[in-house]
Amino acid sequence: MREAKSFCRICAAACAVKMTIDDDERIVSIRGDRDNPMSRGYACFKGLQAEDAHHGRARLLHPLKRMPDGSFVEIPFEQAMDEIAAKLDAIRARHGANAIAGFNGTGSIMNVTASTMIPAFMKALGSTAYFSTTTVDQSAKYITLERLGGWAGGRPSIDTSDVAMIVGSNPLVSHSLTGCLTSDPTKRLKKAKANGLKLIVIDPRVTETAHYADVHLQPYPGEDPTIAAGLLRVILANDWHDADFCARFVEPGGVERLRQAVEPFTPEYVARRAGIAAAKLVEAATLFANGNKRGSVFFATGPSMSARSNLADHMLTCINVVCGRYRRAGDECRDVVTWRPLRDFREEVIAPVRSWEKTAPSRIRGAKIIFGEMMACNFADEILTPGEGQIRAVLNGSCNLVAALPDQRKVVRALNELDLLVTIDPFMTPTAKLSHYVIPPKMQYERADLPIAVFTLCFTPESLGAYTPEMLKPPPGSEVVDDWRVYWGLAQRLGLNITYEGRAMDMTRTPTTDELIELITRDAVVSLDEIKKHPGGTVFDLGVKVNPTRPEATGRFDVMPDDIRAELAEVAGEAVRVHSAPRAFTHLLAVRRLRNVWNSVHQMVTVRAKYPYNPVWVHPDDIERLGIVAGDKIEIESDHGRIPAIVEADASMKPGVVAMSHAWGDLPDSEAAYENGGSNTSLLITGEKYHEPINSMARLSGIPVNLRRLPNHPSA
Ligand SMILES: Nc1nc2c(c(=O)[nH]1)N[C@H]1C(S)=C(S)[C@@H](COP(=O)(O)OP(=O)(O)OC[C@H]3O[C@@H](n4cnc5c(=O)[nH]c(N)nc54)[C@H](O)[C@@H]3O)O[C@H]1N2
Ligand SMILES: Nc1nc2c(c(=O)[nH]1)N[C@H]1C(S)=C(S)[C@@H](COP(=O)(O)OP(=O)(O)OC[C@H]3O[C@@H](n4cnc5c(=O)[nH]c(N)nc54)[C@H](O)[C@@H]3O)O[C@H]1N2
Ligand code: SF4
Ligand SMILES: [Mo]
Repeated sequence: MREAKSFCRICAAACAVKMTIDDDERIVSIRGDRDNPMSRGYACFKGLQAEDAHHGRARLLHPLKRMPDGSFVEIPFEQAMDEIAAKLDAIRARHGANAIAGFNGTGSIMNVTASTMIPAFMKALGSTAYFSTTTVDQSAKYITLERLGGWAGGRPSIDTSDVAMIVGSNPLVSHSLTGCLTSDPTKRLKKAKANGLKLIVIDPRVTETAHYADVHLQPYPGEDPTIAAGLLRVILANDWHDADFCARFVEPGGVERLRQAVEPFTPEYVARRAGIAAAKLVEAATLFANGNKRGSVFFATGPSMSARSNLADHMLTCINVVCGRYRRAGDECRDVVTWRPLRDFREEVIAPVRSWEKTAPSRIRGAKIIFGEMMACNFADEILTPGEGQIRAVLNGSCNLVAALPDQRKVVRALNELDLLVTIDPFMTPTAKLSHYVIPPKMQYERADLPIAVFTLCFTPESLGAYTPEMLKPPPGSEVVDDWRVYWGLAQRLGLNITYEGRAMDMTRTPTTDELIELITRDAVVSLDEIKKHPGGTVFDLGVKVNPTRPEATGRFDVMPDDIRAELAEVAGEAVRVHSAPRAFTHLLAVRRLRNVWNSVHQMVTVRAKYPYNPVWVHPDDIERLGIVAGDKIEIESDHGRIPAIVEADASMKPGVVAMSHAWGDLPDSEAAYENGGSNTSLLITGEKYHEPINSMARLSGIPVNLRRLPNHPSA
């Protein structure tokens, strides 16, 4: 028996944990580490299922190859690598490197060596077909950064704010509101409130987070552009914006153009559309902007999954811009990514560059390559559409493609068309079932790692420094590998030269995971040696401050560019309650995450025991109106598909809005019963009927649906 300290990498919260590991290399207990200054003993149910995840019966322990009859046989790792490399070589010779795609799924995004090796491999291969789940998540944020501009100084944390506005995020459940609330969210929020924080929440549900709100707007999903425009109208009409900040940092004339563009969005108009009270909208604008306050608007998947997600993101960010709700020169920055080079926090605008206007459009829906990535919502079409650039092979690093991408039937059709699908995943997911090879990776406590960061963007609200070595060995007799080794092994066989973290690698020698981590951290703010002195991680007090504006910094926020103005005008011209068009749909289906389940990862016995399926949450009044009772099985129908669901009464829902969590269910038309594994909402969604300009993001929330009693319902 030994005691060990590490940190959890299921989500960005990076909670520190203490584990007891027995002599057979089994985790026998795991708990939050009270000594850690950031997570302070907190760990959620998901993180505490490590024993089941690592040693449970659902875990795959050997690479698998699919046989012509559809069955899977175990295959030694090196042999799998040889066979996969031979197939890739042939595909590359015949169709070119762009016929080979790489997909960085959430399982590998949460793994520092995997998430950095996949793009390095793709570059060495010379393929631009690189995808990640970022573009079926909050890629609107990338678009806003490039269209409106960004702020190099960062935002104030809620710990030091007078006010915060949380839109379409439920961090008390998701632990994922970047820079705001991650680990131990409830205590942190309570403490901020005790220090005087006022909270505004905009969410169709009375969420766990909304319970702490001073003002809660409970709109229909999909109305964030309208609400943000309405808030901006009230703010500008009352001159509650920060005129000095705007004069220095907004394009000349920008505020005036914004003022004109939001003119149609009167409180009454917004209220009618969004299904809220006009007075409440004014109250929210007043609480946020009236007086010289500190504090920002934060938002996550609610706005980014609904219709007009790019517009919503732009308009919500404009509230921070016109109110100048950013850190200024001299302000302290307590969200430094300690294991990377120091970010230059500055009182400056990161100028909008619209890089997508400089790249050729993709073959599908004119989508662009953004930040070096192709768009995940078009993934299936990139496989199914013949011609130059058609994808024939996919190296899938831990994305449950079948569960996570819109239009499940199309995704399945596309995966079945592939000449080669390789999936790295510890579980036999629906996507693994369609793969030619399945490579099981080491699970989190078997690999050396760092917390997640995207570039120098820190996810935690404090300057966390954490490194974990391998805490235990993989199960005896198993053959599992660090994810990055798959790409490395293929690169060696294909004769590719990988440049990793700016370093040309010696391909004749396989490095260790720790050597890769040393490369990642070689210019770190805090040295890896120093970080390693704190098992499980610690918070570093670095005294980093926002630097003053440089004279040569000329970037300005572009608050009302022509494309945004045109889209906003289109919204203003829409009939009120557009969500019932084009057919008579009675409800809107919203996204919502489950407290105890991480996306599609519900194979573990302990998790299934809590949630055998994903219910549909319906307001009791709606249940009564439909002539059904809680516990009834119904059918949910959109303009694209239908899925079964069991009704759960939930008074926290807005009447007219129902919610279901994503990434459940097996393959479509499989024998698996809904009662054991749920159903997948992506069967209701298609990018063909609705998608965003630029990034082709589909509409995953606010989907018009009908709830139907099944023919055998007692009252039917
Ligand atoms: N427990 C748990 N935690 C998770 C995950 C999980 O599956 N389970 N998934 C992780 C992932 S991948 C991500 S990206 C993050 C996401 O983190 P969050 O964005 O915080 O996700 P949710 O908790 O679903 O909160 C989204 C909220 O948006 C609301 N909403 C839906 N549609 C709209 C809309 O149109 N407008 C507005 N204003 N609100 C809307 C929903 O009611 C919900 O309360 O969570 C991560 N954390
Ligand atoms: N309709 C609808 N669709 C959505 C969403 C929605 O809200 N509604 N949300 C979207 C969002 S925000 C996201 S991020 C995606 C999520 O989509 P995915 O990327 O599919 O995310 P996960 O289900 O978290 O995990 C992917 C895989 O990682 C594997 N995995 C688990 N542990 C490990 C490990 O230790 N190592 C490795 N290598 N793999 C592991 C899991 O078994 C799983 O198959 O779904 C998106 N799709
Ligand atoms: S909040 Fe995230 S990091 Fe913390 S224990 Fe839960 S899953 Fe792990
Ligand atoms: Mo996500």
